[in-house]
Amino acid sequence: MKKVLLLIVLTGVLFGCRGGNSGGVAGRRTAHTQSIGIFIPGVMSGSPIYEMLAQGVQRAAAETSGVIATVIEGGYNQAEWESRVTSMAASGDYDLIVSSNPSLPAIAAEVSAKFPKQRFLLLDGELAGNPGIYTMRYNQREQAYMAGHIAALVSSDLWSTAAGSTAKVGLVAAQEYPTMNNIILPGYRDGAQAVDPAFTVDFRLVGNWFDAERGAEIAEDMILGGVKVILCISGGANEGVLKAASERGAKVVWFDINGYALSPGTVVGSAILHQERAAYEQTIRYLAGNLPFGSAEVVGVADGYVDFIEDDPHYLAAVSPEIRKAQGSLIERIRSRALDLGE
Ligand code: RBF
Repeated sequence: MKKVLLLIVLTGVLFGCRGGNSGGVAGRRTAHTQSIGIFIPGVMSGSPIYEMLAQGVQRAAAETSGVIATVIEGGYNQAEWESRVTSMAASGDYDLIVSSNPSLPAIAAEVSAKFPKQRFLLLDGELAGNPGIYTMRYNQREQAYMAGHIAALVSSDLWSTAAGSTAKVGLVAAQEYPTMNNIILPGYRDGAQAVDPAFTVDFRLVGNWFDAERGAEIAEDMILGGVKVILCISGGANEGVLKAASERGAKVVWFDINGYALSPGTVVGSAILHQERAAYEQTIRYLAGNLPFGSAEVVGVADGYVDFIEDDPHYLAAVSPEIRKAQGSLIERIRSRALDLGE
């Protein structure tokens, strides 16, 4: 029995050294180890924003001796997230809980009231003033604005050659949430209208973060309605949007990661977040004892955490030099802070 236990503990430590995820003993630690729990609000598959989160934390753990990082997937039932995070805190297994999602700060604040010693590092969300919680929010307005700008540029280009089209760009979102409705959607619209004030946004909801078939149906309907370029922010459902667009000669703008290679020629823009690096850096900062709990930071293009990929060969091949020049000059103005889009 003792041997078995020792083996289990060793497995946990070994996994921890490699920054490994499940498979080890969740959060088991000795006096010499630090344990980090990575809470995924959803599932990793199909959601690169979460894959990058886990990769960044695990890279930091792998580079620091005696640190175990364990991934816990919260699943798609959002009503269960708070109890899942509460159990993580109640277990006492994690020195730090890391997550990423605009809805996590409120959940962490509830858990923190019950377990004040629990520390949280949260990306893509914002809450200031709780001594147990540090947040780093991305400027999603900038990400969305750059996406809207390229969508309108490409759309205008296709429009001039196609009869009966309208000045309309598409946005397929998984669900409504305050960041989507109040920041991403208006940012996308404003970016498109910077190209031509006549642009409107055809905004539709999948209803979940995984249904690729529904994503395809919505995209098809949009395309039939005259939409030529679609931004998709719907996790695993993005795959369906991409498929429908490529079959019908429409174009797609990708969000969070470089998506050009997913469907060369169809993906005409990639606005991205440097979430892997942010997760890595903030975890290193925590491990060095320097993470300023209680504070909320906001980072954007000028800080190097939000960007638009302009040097990918698929982008160069898919988009005309004139459009690339117009998009490039927008990005340069945001990067140099000559254009301040707000937060
Ligand atoms: N983004 C994903 O890529 N996959 C998800 O499963 C996912 N679930 C979310 C659930 C909620 C309740 C909220 C508020 C956001 C979710 N996001 C998800 C969106 C994510 O936080 C971010 O807004 C987008 O990835 C755009 O950067």
